[in-house]
Amino acid sequence: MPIINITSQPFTDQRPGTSGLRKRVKVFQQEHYLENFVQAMFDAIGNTRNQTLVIGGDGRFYNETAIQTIVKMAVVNGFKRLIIGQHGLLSTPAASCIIRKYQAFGGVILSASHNPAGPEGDFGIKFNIRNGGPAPESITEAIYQLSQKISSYRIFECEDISLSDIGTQYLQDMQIDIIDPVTDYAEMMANIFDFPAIRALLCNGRFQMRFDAMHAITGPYAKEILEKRLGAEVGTVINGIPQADFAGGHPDPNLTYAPELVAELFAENGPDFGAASDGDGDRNMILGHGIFVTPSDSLAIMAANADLVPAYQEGLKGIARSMPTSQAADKVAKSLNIPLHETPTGWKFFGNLLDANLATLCGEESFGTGSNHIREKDGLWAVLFWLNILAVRQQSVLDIVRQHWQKYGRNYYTRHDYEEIPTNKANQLIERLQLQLPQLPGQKMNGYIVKYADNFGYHDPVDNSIAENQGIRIGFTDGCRIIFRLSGTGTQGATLRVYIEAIEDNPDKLFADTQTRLQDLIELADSLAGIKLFTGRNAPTVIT
Ligand code: VG1
Ligand code: CO
Repeated sequence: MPIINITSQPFTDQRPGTSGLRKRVKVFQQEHYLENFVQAMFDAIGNTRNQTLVIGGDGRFYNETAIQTIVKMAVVNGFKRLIIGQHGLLSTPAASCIIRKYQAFGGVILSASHNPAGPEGDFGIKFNIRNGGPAPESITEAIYQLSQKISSYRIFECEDISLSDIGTQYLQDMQIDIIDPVTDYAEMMANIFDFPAIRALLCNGRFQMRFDAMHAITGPYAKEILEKRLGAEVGTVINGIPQADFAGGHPDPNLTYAPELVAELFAENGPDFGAASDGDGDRNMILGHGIFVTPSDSLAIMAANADLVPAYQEGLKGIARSMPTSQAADKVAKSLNIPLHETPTGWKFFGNLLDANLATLCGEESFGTGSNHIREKDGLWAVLFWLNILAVRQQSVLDIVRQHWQKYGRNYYTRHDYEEIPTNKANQLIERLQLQLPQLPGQKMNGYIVKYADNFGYHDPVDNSIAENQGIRIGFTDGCRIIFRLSGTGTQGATLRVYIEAIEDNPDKLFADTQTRLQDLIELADSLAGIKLFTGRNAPTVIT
């Protein structure tokens, strides 16, 4: 067959971050850039011969172009079968579902999640392993090392395949199945949740819901599941047609980037329930009439109510949360008498815990929640989980959250992001903090006494791997925390994330405004790290 061997040279910037390799589209468009990474990926995972590979992406600009290249490289690398979402589309959770369902060897997901898309925007690629989850660091590091030594790659020279017709086609001996991107995922959801109860809620003539797909991948999934299968009014899903540039938006479901949805939910006669998902469908934002549920609280409330959901009725094996996620879920784990695992940021760290049945629910403060049903965080799953709770409890979101706080106390929580700051300044800030750490324990600051100050390291209990330098954390004797880390998903400069948490058990103080309640810790964070000084900014870019 017309295989061509193309000489190439390494690009120095191909180390995957928190979730794969993310770069400007223009970087990916450089000659050999994508091909080098794909070849390094196939070489790093080894034994690609006769295997099945799932391919799909969030539909952003360059998605189909990249898929055509990957297909032509996959055939040379000996894959036996490819399963590809129609038009190259698969949400990240659907890709994870399909890898598992068809027992594929792994999957390639094309996405830069919520990062803006289009010719001037971002693109991304990551490899998921057989369990459906993101490749662990041992593999991503091996990909990077190989990318630094690459001297050539091999590709099949042929016409593009059709991504639009559902069915089977062949490229040489390799079978290519173009599948409907939604069906398998929708079926899985129907097996997890109490669909009849949710349907009764959505069709009771009173309950109003709004789901904002933010012009990204979840539109078709949400329409099929919420409107078609569960009977929600047509129009419940807004911005439901995926666009290659996400309509110029920033599909990050939070208070900053989904302002219309938030305004609607806070309006006088607003809907009872609102939700949004991100570019690739793995994140979720949960809103009730007059309330935003922080992702950390959402995880805790889901865990506390898991017995209302058919798939989790038998109980949870454990809860896992990323280190910066608030400790609200810890209290639920304690009361359920199950373990709580604290991992570094990034979904890849949950995979082993889920595989070993040490955790059932997982969550991150960054609007990510998921469970052992797949190995990615899952936006629509979280929305359905909440609908299931609402259907059974017949209470408002506000009442459910308030009752939760009354029972467990409230973890006031916020994250302040300083985006696109100069990388050297960001590194200096972290280095200076790191130097201060040994002196901090025992010190009294603004009335808070430092209990511990370290750079978080994680020992994976399943494969004994170690991940160091996962974020600077300063914990106080009353349980409050301030955490600093640099983002591993940005594509321009550095992003500093500051996470702030205070614990409130006083029943009279549960309903204060978050930023006001945390003001003294926010100031303390600035005086500890010199945020204004190093970033040159007076205020964060995004507050969640
Ligand atoms: C961010 C979040 C992290 C999440 C990751 C990927 O990483 O903090 O919790 O797992 O994005 O999510 P970072 O390194 O920028 O803080 V997604 O929906 O962008 O794939
Ligand atoms: Co995402």
